[in-house]
Amino acid sequence: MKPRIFLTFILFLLPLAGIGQQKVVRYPFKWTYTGNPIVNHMYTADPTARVFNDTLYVYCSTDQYPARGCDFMDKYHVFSTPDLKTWTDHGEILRADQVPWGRKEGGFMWAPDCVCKDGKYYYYFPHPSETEWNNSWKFGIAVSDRPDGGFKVMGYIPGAPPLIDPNVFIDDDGQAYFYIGGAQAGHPCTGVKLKPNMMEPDGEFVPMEGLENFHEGPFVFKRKEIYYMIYPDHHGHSEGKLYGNQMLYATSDNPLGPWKYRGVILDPTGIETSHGSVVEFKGKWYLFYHNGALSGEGNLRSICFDRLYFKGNGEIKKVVQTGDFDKADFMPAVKRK
Ligand code: FUB
Repeated sequence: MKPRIFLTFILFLLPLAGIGQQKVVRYPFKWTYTGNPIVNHMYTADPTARVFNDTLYVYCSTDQYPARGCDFMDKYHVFSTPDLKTWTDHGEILRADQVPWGRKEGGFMWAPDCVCKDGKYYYYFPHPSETEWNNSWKFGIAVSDRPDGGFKVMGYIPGAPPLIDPNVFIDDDGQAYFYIGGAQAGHPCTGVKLKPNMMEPDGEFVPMEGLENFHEGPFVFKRKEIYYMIYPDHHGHSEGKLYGNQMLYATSDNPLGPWKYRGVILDPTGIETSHGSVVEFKGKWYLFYHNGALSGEGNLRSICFDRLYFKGNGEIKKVVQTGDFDKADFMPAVKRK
């Protein structure tokens, strides 16, 4: 058989054998966590963990097989757990074709966030509005009365620069802040107060000063009067070789900075990107992040979580990555490119 015909034949057989395919499941789909990655029935990335009503929800983007860069990511799922053991996939909560102002070709539903204010759930997602995607990012807002679905796109944040990776932090006084960053030359991170309607900036976007080596994916939280921002760096390097983003953190006494760089909290996970969130759940702190353990590929990612520990002075200890890496012929943070 000629090589090209043979290759076509093999590519035809792979899906029949179930290799590389995402399983067909009925929603809600439940399973018991036995170790990282959390989700094994599909590819998941960019986890934002939130606690609503004693339940932990993880909002994330979904990598689609076969991987095509990060462009064919056209839907979001949400997962929930009451105890970090029993998990439910509530299914698709938003698709690119439900975004009225969105890019007609779809795709590019990248790292989201979701917060609750006055009983309403506000879901923020980056999505381009034009075919020329990299200069047309907007930040969509979808609203629901519940955290596990029912989201309806209401519009987008007006006046935001075309970056990616929205994050919303609500301070103890109820004031919400909106952060974005990444995608463009210079990879800036910028933030602004949100008006009480959670949909409009209250003032001008200001650069987040003091961050070192910022790449994308800002996530802000507060503990004991200290504001923390975690973010992936602009590619980690080991002995001069590129091997993937590290997760860094910075602290401030003000939600809009200036920030002071404090160090690395997560080594590269074995793939190019890193993205995460920090949450306190039932008295313990966790870092949610993604790696390529299920697929061995950087564009077919899987969400994970591990304990996050603080020192007495508020510094964060580097997170130890755990997981069943036998699931793939791949060892995050060890088998680096
Ligand atoms: O998942 C698409 C993009 O990759 C995210 O928006 C970035 O943070 C990186 O994880």
